Amino acid sequence: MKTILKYIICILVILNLFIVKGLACTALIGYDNPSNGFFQFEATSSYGAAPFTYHWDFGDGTQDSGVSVEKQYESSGSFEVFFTLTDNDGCVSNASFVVQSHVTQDDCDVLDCVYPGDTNGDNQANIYDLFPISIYHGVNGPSRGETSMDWEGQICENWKIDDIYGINLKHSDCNGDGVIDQNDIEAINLNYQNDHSFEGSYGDENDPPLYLELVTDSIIVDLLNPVNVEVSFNVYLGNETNQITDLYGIASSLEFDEELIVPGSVEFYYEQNSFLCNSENLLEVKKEFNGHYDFALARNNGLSSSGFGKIAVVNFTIIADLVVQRTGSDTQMPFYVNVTGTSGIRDNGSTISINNKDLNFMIHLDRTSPNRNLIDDSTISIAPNPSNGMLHIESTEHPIDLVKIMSAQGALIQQYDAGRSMNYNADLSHLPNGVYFINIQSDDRFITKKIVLFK
Ligand SMILES: [Ca+2]
Ligand SMILES: [Ca+2]
Repeated sequence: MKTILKYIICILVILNLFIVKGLACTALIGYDNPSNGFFQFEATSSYGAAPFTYHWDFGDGTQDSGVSVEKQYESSGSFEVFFTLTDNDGCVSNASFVVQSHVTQDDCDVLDCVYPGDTNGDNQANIYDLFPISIYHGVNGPSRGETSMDWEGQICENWKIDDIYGINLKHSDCNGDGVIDQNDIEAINLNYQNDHSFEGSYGDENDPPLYLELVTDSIIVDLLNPVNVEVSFNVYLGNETNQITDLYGIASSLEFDEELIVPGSVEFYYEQNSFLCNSENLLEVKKEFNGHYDFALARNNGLSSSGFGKIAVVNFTIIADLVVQRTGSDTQMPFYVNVTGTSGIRDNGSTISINNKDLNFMIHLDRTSPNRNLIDDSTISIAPNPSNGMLHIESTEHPIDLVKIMSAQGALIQQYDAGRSMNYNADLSHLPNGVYFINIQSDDRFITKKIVLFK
């Protein structure tokens, strides 16, 4: 008899099964460990007076209840699991057993790991990741414990809810504190990536438009004194005949001619009286990135809004010298701001088609001043670029009169008299690292080039 009992216990241990026995109530419990760190615990049968309650303490500070529960441990180690069965007559029985959890980074190949900032599970953190944060704003779930916002796979217990696309809401808790709110937006900004290969919900002429209108009257560059030009345009969504119904959030990307605008000069201001919402209820992501200005605006109170009108004003600065160089002998030059990747959402996360409309305008060159000619690019060398502080300028055709160093915003920082030399060394080692423009003048000729200082 003793031999048979030992044999049964041996079989139970091999199968990870345990008998839990109180005075009048008994349960057979077991667990399975299909992947590292992940366990399924189950009470396979119970004896006593139904209904039963089942309580599990996983030994890492977390608990759950139910006849069958899942647990994802966040670290490796031994954990003592406490199980309690209570029947309808108040009979209580307990059992404890130790499980071994093995968690490695490789587990993210098989587990649904959180990458902070990627709330919609497409492996990039960008404007569209604001939407789940706005829709599920205020929802709670298990926290990740000790965590970071670094772009690395982080193991987290599943939350009880998925979004309408089947992505678990734990991905929207970017900072891992157990609540989805505006503090999770920081991870999107920290880990921002956008390949701008937009797909999907492009609208057509029948859909409400997203369009841009210039605020600046006319854009004129003076050929003799090419000063950088500030341009403003308004961003509109919908119009009187084609309004937007049930809008909860909008994301879009404005594509500029990257060479022609001052880096970092794009400014985007939300229109506080916009039909979308007042600014207290607004969540925003804004990023100048690879020649694009990406923005997402969304509400945070679960209610959509309908209407049309101005939603933002955008300012940016055009580099006048480069316009002059690129235009050659023409009197005007076209400039484009392309609207791409626009996506509108309703409060349930479904999409609204929007018709992208680009902005085209002309930059006019004022040639009423005496003409100035460009120095042929092939006759000037500026090296090294990037520079660690010393720049060697060499001209093969025209003697150099003047060397001007300008900030990325076009402000004059320093001016050197080169004494009509064919070679000149400019020392920029006292300036901070960054992008600068160098303007070289010879008689009535000039050339402007972008340089990078990196010490
Ligand atoms: Ca994403
Ligand atoms: Ca959070």
